[in-house]
Amino acid sequence: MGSDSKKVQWQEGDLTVTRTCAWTAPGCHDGCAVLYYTKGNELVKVEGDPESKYNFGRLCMRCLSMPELVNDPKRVKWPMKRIGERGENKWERITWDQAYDIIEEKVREIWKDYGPESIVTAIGTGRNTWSIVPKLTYSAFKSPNFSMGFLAGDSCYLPRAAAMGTMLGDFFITDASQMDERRYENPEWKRPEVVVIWGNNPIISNGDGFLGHWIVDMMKMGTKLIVVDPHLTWFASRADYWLQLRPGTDAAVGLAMLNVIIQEGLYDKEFVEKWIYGFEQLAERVKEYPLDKAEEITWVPAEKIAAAARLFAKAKPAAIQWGLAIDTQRAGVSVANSICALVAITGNLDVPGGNHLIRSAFGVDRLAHVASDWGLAELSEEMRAKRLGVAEYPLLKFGLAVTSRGDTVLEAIETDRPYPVRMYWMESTNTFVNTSAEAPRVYKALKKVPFVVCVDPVLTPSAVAFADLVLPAAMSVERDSLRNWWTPLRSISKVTQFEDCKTDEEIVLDLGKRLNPEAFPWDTVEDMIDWALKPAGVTFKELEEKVVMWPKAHYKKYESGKLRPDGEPGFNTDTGLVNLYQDIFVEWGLDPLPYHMEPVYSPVATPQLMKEYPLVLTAGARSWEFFHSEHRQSATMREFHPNPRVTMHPDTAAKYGIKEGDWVWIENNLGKCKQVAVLDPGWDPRVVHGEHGWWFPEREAAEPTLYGAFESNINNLTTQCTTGPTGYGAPIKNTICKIYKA
Ligand SMILES: Nc1nc2c(c(=O)[nH]1)N[C@H]1C(S)=C(S)[C@@H](COP(=O)(O)OP(=O)(O)OC[C@H]3O[C@@H](n4cnc5c(=O)[nH]c(N)nc54)[C@H](O)[C@@H]3O)O[C@H]1N2
Ligand SMILES: Nc1nc2c(c(=O)[nH]1)N[C@H]1C(S)=C(S)[C@@H](COP(=O)(O)OP(=O)(O)OC[C@H]3O[C@@H](n4cnc5c(=O)[nH]c(N)nc54)[C@H](O)[C@@H]3O)O[C@H]1N2
Ligand code: SF4
Ligand SMILES: [Mo]
Repeated sequence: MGSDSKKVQWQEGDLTVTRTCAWTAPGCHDGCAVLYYTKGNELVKVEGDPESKYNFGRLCMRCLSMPELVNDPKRVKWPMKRIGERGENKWERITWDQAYDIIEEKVREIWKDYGPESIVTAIGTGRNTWSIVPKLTYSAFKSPNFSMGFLAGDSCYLPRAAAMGTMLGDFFITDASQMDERRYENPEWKRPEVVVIWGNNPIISNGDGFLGHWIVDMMKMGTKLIVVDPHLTWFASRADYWLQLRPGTDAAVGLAMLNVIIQEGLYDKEFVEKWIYGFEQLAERVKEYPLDKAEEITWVPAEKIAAAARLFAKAKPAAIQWGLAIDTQRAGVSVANSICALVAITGNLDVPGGNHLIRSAFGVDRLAHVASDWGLAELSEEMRAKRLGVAEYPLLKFGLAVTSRGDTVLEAIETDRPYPVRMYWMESTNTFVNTSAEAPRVYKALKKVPFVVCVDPVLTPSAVAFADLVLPAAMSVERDSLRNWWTPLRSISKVTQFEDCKTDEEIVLDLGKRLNPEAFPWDTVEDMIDWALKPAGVTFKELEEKVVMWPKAHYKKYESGKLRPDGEPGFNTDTGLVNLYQDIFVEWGLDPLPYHMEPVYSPVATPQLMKEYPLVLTAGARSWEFFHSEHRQSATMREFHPNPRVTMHPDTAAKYGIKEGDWVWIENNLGKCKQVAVLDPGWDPRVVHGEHGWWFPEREAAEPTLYGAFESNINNLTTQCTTGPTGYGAPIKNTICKIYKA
């Protein structure tokens, strides 16, 4: 292996080895410690850093096969200007200065004729664009409209973030001792006796800064599992209790578990007494969810819900590791509220081995992840109030990560109300192919926007369909930056350069200096990184030498006054307590307590439609090979996973005359798409699963083919603008369909 923990770079034969951290592109929610092997300007191989206390040398197939994507000759190599009609795929190479001139002219024109709010920016998930593009939006474009694309109901982490924001005042994360360099040897840490994995498959997805293999580590030490998932996942197959629920009924499971725990007195009375606001009201509410009713709603046997609730409540400590399926429901915020309540009343908040209240290591949250407010303070109150969605949905102001509401942006484009959208900036999102629901609707809308820019390493179907300008984004190995989605603080070191590509960091600085130089006082990207690192007391060069900096773990911060700006004990909420009952929701006309809400289309909500579309459809569970719509151009990944897969119980397949490997139409009242059948007894026979993010880079780029982006697109069947009352959470994993052989 030849690694040496004292060195950050060394030579092995004709290969240079660099120790650093991987992070986007290709995308991932994590940033594992890697060794990059380069030969001159070429990335040859990637290995996990065996010295790392983060991933302990392990890597997924996506990092291992990174050279294939990085060295792909089909990448966007230089700025390109559209010369044909939109969708014709005809481009002219231009220089960066020419591209910036065009952008600057358009922005100044829009400022003058329409106002900055007519510029909307869009990103996708978990990349460092989450920090950079807000700065571009607020400081350079002077617009309040930074969005997570058209992601329906902003249904990725934002419902959970909003729930944590008003209930807890902070984010929580399962404590696998990732806050301490000694990791499992930290004497203060305790191994959770039980981890509940809820709507999450962390061994594949490693979502939200949590590496799934940490759970595997803890299982090896004896941790038991409860899994809440409609599918028999790898974790579910190893769980003490697997609650196989009907998709979109998580709140009913959570409320029934709370009911058992409260009725049987299994909660932490001292914690409830001291730190909780609204326990009595919640206790009243959960009485509306007795076990038999919960079974009827969720399809999970009553005795299983009760047994799981007891195991969880009696385990000390226990943690809940949650995921995307919490958010992808109309009542996403309510589901998150009930899960936060479960963690809080069992005394598992911020205790070792429980759900840790976490902030960015050393307070570094610029150029890192999650904080989406870089530059926001520069906008006037009046301009901020123009953020699309905030007027109707005040919870959007309170989330710990705030964006313009994707559904409201869509409606603004369609109707020109409350004002027209004149420019759309996509930097790390493949809009209608993957990010948004109701793909045909989003496609039609975006065609209407007069000026569209796409910043991406890849010429995506979205770039071909809409872009007037395409800017070539550098990938992870070509970037100098930092990584801090939660901890530890890591450096990202550039080891190669691909053609004329620039990093997202370079692009924001270049454009910022042109459009609003006072807000971009840095001469170079390195100056900007040094500024971002100030709270940690290191420069970029110093961090690169260390590679990683670990903070120290602090538990029960609500006792020591570490959570509130006034330094008083308590939580960073209006009451200083954990709000199980939310006064502010009453003010906003929302239900202050959690509740179950049926999906828009379901056996209960639309029984008449079930005659035609008799199956429940969930979609988009992550696969090993792909990060959303990425990696489809990789021969390795396509060898493992050549086509989109619709997965179903063998009895379901038999009922509809489908055999393993058949191409199958999945269809409902909104649309249809085609995927290949895979039979899997780990699904309920009433439920099928379709994959998201599919396009075919090997096919014709120009319209109407558009790389086949509509053919297998599961988001032909899902809906925009059907969120619940908070504005957050949309039914992108719980609708209905029929299936038949294609
Ligand atoms: N390899 C890979 N990793 C990724 C991504 C990727 O595309 N590829 N995407 C990243 C992103 S943006 C995110 S948000 C995370 C998401 O990662 P996860 O949170 O793990 O989300 P999913 O894999 O979509 O779904 C998790 C589980 O939810 C189950 N599920 C489906 N419907 C329901 C339901 O209604 N209720 C419950 N309780 N469970 C349900 C599915 O069967 C699945 O096992 O992954 C991140 N990591
Ligand atoms: N039905 C269904 N639909 C879903 C989901 C689901 O579970 N089911 N999941 C939803 C969720 S949770 C999310 S978060 C969205 C995710 O959606 P997105 O995050 O928007 O993912 P992609 O659509 O793949 O677009 C990402 C694009 O960014 C480019 N890229 C990658 N890294 C970088 C970078 O560092 N810089 C730049 N400039 N570009 C980069 C990639 O090449 C790719 O073209 O999808 C959503 N769509
Ligand atoms: S979780 Fe997997 S893909 Fe993501 S950085 Fe780590 S090894 Fe790479
Ligand atoms: Mo996501």
